[in-house]
Amino acid sequence: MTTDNTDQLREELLAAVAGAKDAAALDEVRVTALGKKGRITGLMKDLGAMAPEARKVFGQKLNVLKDEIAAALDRRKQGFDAAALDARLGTESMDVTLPVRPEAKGTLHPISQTIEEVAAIFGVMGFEIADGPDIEDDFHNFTALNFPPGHPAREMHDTLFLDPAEDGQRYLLRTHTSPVQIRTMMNQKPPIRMIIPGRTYRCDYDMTHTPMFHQVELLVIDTETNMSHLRGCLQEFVRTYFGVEDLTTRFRPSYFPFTEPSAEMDIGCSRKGGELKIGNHGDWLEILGCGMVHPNVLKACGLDPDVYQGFAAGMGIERIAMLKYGIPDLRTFFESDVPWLKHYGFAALDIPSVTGGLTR
Ligand code: 2NL
Repeated sequence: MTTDNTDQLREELLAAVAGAKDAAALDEVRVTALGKKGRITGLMKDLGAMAPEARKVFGQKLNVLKDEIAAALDRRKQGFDAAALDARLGTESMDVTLPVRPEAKGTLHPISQTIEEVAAIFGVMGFEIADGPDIEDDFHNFTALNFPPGHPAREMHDTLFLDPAEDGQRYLLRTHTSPVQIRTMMNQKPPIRMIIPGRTYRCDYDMTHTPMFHQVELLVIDTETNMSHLRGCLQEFVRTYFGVEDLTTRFRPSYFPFTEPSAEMDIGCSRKGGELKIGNHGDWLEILGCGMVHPNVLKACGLDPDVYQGFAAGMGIERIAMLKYGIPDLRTFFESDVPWLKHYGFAALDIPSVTGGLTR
């Protein structure tokens, strides 16, 4: 073959590139020109048998031709790709007004679900939800709650303290949600009916304790509130929460610095065969602590104990969630284990209400 043939070959190949109907046809042109047995590749192989001078001239010409054809193939390929994308975009569409994807995987954590349920039950009884800071001072967490300075109950709480502050205060992570009630009583005139769910902290970690856990407390302050109101209210709560209409309750005397008298409330259960069942089966399960607000607590908040009385109660949210939903291990609540969340989690839009039936 002589050097003159390259011009003709160029024209032929460029015409073939331009004439290709689609991407498949174009690829055939590529193989014909640049493939292993292609026409340009064949000419390159012939170079070896040529005289050095001629090989140099012809080699350069072939390289230019090869680059030119490769570029033409590339341009034409991009044209086909763009046309294919346009065609696809023309047939595909997305309706952004469609509802949330049914296969959405997110679930509500059992802690959130339980707080929603507790809030729904007390909401119907006329309680309001309140919250407050996780970082508290000694007054709101202890002193106002009738923990005298140096009282051993302060140590019982295994308090997590922050580094000493510039203002000389010893700030801490609240060991219960009670400081929120103290703030409310100091700022709001009775009657008060409130529930306070939230995070609490204690320096404790084993099978049944985590350094952060959740509590819900309730507080009622009025002029004629007594212990029978306390019992009726809490009984109504456990019956609705556990879905057992005639669930029995039992009160045992107890001690908290902030209530007098203080009590612990048990509910009926059975432990036959190692399985715990809530209901009137003869056995008892401790569920919460409660009592009449101590006169010293009322005084610390500027309320006259001769005019106002009230009751309060507190319970662990993890505990009542474990009991209702059969979650065996406290520590799994905070492991962020996706299969666990999928198993114990709740549909995000399934909002609990007393009238709608709490347990679904
Ligand atoms: C428990 C017991 C309780 C309270 C919390 C309270 C709050 C104020 C005044 C009086 Cl501001 N009492 N809260 C009362 C009795 C018991 O919690 O076992 N919690 C997990």
